[in-house]
Amino acid sequence: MAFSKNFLWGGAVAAHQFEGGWQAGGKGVSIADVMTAGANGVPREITDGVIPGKNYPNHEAIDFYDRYKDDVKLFAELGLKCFRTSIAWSRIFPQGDEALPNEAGLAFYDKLFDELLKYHIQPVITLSHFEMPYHLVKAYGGWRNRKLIDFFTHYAEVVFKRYKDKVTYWMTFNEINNQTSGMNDWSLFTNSGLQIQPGENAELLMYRASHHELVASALAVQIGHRINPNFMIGSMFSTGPVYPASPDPKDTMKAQRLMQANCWYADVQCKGKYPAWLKHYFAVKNYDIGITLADEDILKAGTVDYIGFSYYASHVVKAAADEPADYMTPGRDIEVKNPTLSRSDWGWEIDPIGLRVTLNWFSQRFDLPLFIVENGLGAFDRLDGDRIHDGYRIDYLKKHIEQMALAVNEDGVDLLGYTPWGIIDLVSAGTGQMDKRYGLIYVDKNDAGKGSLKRLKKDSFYWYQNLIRHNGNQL
Ligand code: P53
Repeated sequence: MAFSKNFLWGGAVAAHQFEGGWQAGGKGVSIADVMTAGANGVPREITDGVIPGKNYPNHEAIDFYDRYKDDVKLFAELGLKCFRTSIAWSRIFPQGDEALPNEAGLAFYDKLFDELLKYHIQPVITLSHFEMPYHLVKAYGGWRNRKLIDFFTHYAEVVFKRYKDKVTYWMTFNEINNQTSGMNDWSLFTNSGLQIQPGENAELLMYRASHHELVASALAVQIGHRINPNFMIGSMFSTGPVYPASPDPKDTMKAQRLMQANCWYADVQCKGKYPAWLKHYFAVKNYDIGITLADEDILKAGTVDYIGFSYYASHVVKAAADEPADYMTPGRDIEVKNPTLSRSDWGWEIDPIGLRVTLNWFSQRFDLPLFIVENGLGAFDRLDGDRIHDGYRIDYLKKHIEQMALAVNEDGVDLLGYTPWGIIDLVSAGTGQMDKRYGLIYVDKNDAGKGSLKRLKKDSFYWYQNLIRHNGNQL
């Protein structure tokens, strides 16, 4: 059994969750900058602008902006072949709608990419990871507005041109499908900068915003390929199998419809067209999404080169007693605990085989290379002197990598790489916490924002270092 020589072992983060420097180098306010810290089970508050006295954990995050040289050195010591991060859109276009980019923001990513390349670490870059300029929300209503397509493609073109010789792997929108699977205030805001006003139809606006993003993504793919034909431009979905709770066929129908609803973006980004069931749903609901013939051509011509995805957990569902005929009504899903699995401290079900299921599902359906760009365990870590014995994290990663190896070696899945999430401790996207830790590198900072920001290598650091050294052949 073997991973290819070029297999991209890496680590993943997102700009807003670790850079800090929220106003450094002319950066504008992003949507992540107006979200307060929540807690386990307590949602983050989305404030109307930045309000003095509130705790906004992304403002400082782990201060990578100032410490990037030392941190990249640690990534090199770890042996990473690639490093997935995002470009903070608001560093490049502070407001989002300017004609000219902010040179200081562009220069920061030049320095970062050069530092990575110095150690032969390939940057893998997401263009939009929950951090659009906040001005685009206030002035345009976020992605409900078609004008966002122009702002985004302009931004994409600027960074594609600037970094065309430094970056090969790109992704357009992080976890673009959260907004359909979740459809809560958090996912509508982080995906699309959508704030629903009383009397508005959240579902309709969500589909419209999604359509605009999909057109923008397809245009970006075409622009990118013109700038550098070697670019690999991918999609990015949040994934996880949905299992039926029982052999009752209604539960299977429910599970299947949820998978379709979670993954319809993949149909559009990989096949270049909307799936039949969803077009039918729009018609039945009388939803005017504004899909033009020109849009359809753009979607066809802008399919992705690979599928990037995050994988954390699986789900079990049961059809409601009064399940509607379309199996679609939100809120009717009945999630059931999987009795065969254990859960993280945040209740996420730990299902390594589910990763193999997911790899097979995407590989068979779309026949494209896959890239696992997030996977990991959010857990409390305890300091023991200056060591962190995170055997639970090693166990999690090991079991997932084992299943990934089976998918490659037994099932013939074409897999480009694996970048575990939060390779260094960072701010949680969902809760804004620091103490929900994913890192192999510990950062001394807690939920209250206190700590020296000192970095420490966890046991998992040494374990992953050894794994990469042996190209995954020694788990
Ligand atoms: P956190 C679920 C909920 C929130 C964000 O999540 C999620 C998911 C997973 O589908 O998405 C990704 O920090 C996201 C990252 C995020 C990571 O999962 O809430 O792409 O930005 O940090 C982990 O524990």
